[in-house]
Amino acid sequence: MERENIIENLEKELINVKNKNDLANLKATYLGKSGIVTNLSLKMKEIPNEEKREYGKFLNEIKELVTKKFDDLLKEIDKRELEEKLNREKIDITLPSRRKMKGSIHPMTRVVEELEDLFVSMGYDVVNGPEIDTDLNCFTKLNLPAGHPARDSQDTFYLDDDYLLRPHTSPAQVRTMEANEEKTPLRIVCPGKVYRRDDDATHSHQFMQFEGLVVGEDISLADLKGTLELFAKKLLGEKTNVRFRPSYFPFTEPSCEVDVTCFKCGGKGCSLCKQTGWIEVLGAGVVHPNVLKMSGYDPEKYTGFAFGPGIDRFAMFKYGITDIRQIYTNDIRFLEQFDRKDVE
Ligand code: 2U9
Repeated sequence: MERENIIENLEKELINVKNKNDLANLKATYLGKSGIVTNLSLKMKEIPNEEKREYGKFLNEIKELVTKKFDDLLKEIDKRELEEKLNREKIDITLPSRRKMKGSIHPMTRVVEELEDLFVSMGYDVVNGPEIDTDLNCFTKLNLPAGHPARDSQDTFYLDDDYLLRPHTSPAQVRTMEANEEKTPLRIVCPGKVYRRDDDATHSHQFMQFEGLVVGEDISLADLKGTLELFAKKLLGEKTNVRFRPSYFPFTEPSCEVDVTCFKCGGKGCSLCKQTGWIEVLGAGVVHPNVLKMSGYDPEKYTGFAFGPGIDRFAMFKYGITDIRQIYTNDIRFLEQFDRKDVE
């Protein structure tokens, strides 16, 4: 009789169990330290010996039955809570997937790599140098003595009396010559960011330069002209012609400015070349003997030529970029126009 009463009461109480917390509390009142079933076990010592066997059987049955009822209800609660959770976090599998962000090669990088490939194919090495360098490497060793206007801070970003943001990649060439200790032939190109105090649609405070230097036993202006003609034809098209005009740089003598036939009108005259048919693309010249000497090369034995285009204009023309500053502002809306597929 007692067994039926206990089970009947338990089933009535289980109906009111709403969650795992209620279940744990109710379970304690049956199977806990002073629970109903636990107390029954404690009565065993009062049972007469001849009835102990029967009573033990009763105890095991009631304990198993009560435990099973709690376990079954726990499984039911777990199942119900999982369903509720899944319904709450319903995932709409019809939503479009997240767009995969795809990178692209920067237009400036493409021009640098195209030029590097060209000069490497002619036996040049590519040399990089620090963007912060000394006054000595950027000016003195390039025959730009103290007091020269290029040193003035309205042109150059100084960090302190000795260190500055390099205004050209020439110091990398100076460093390479010093490290090579008169080894020839020296054929290097130095691509890299350079810094000037400038800021308008065609001048940015930072721009990309691509200097070149060749030093050997009998290098002449003729070698320079041949090299730059090939550079222009490869970069801007076989029909491109070059024109050399006398100029002056402290680090080269003779110096020249180099024009190429306008890449927009092919030399007929247009707005880009201001109706001249020519576009100035770079400065160049025969390396000044003082510069060779200051970097450890004997000017009696060696001669060389150098050139130094700013190459942002090539990227601007090639990719229709109207403001040089767009090259350096890292605006994703600008950059994503140059999709990877163009370079595959
Ligand atoms: C060494 C010897 C000679 C590098 C050269 C130029 C001509 C040149 C431009 C830089 C930016 C002018 O303002 S700019 O457009 N530079 O035109 N650079 S020859 O001559 C060197 C370099 C290194 C050891």
